[in-house]
Amino acid sequence: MVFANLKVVDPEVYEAIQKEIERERRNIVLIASENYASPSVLEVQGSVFTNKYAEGYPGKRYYAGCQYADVVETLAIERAKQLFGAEHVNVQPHSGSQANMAVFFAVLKPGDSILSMSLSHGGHLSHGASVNFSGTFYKPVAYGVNKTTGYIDHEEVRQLALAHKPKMILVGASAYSRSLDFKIFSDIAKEVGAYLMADIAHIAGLIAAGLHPSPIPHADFVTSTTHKTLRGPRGGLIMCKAEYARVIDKMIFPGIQGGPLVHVIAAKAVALKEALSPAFRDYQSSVIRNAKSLAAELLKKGFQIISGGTDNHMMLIDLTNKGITGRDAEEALGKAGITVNKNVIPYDERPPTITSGIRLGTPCVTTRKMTETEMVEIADIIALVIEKSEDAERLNSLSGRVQSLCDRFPIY
Ligand code: DSN
Repeated sequence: MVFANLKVVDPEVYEAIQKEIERERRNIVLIASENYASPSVLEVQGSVFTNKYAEGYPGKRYYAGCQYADVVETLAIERAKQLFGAEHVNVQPHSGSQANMAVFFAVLKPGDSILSMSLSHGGHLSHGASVNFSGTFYKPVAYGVNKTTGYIDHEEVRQLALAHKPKMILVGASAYSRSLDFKIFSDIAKEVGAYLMADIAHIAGLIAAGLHPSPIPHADFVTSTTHKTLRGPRGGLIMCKAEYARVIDKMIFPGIQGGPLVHVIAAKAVALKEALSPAFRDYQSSVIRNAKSLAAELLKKGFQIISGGTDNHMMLIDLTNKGITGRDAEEALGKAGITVNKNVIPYDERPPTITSGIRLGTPCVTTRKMTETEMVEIADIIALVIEKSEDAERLNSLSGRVQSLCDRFPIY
């Protein structure tokens, strides 16, 4: 990647970018929420659209000169509608959390109760965690996963819904490896007269490819990020039934955001075009195949996976039987060149800064075109690291194996 001007104007930032490119090239990234955006998406994010103010929506702007901003925003909206089959789409949220905030602010009042998956069982910060706006403005009630099976217990969700009569039920997770049954959640929401919101940030790419059930027929609101399995620029979007179009659009702008990030919206349009291609479906199917293969290999090596495996792009490993914390495993794997994140496991006795688990995902390695053969190799390296995480010589020699994989499967 060439940054000819930047190199002269700001060598410090230039150097940080070069080092980040090298870091991304030289490490195997298994962070389930990350991906490598395509060169086209990167180009568009660096385009002149960053110069433009375009408060409002296509055809109804508060600034002059928005004719080309209208083109890219309309393309992004129409492509998202086509990809997901949504009635209405807003592509302006700057992030997934902003998308969620807009839905809450649009239809809830402060003090309303919401029923969502506990952060400590795999839910998301913005679904009612006490340290987040969603847990401060609203009254969260949390459901979790069954201690034995690791699966969401729909009967528990139903009983909590009946007991607490939430105004909104949320389905969606950051660390849950099983298919989400949007129909059951919709039935429960209807039974108690609640809105249903699905946050598909992690699995949007799988849904777009038709490889995970879609919430669109069942949920009133569907939010997502655009940079995880969807492999676009960092950002968010909201899909909803036509009847909610006006309240959602009004809440994004002028409710909680000002000028949209037109360069990011243009990059969303490009990513959504890529997601409409047959190659994208093949990619998503490889993501799942790789995740299943990685999980199977780790199970063979005595690792414990919450719920016993995966239906999607990720898995949550319980390291308790390996005698190492998530924090120490993250650090040791990092030394060998494998990037993962420590993650609390359901019913974890350790705090989020230490944790008993790690979360692994295959979107990045699959974008590098790695296959099941490489998953076997990666599982082997992970097992050898965890077995002797303090053996510097071993970590160093394993980093050689990681480098050879990275060389064989280049990015950018
Ligand atoms: N916290 C992000 C993740 O890694 O899943 C989602 O926002």
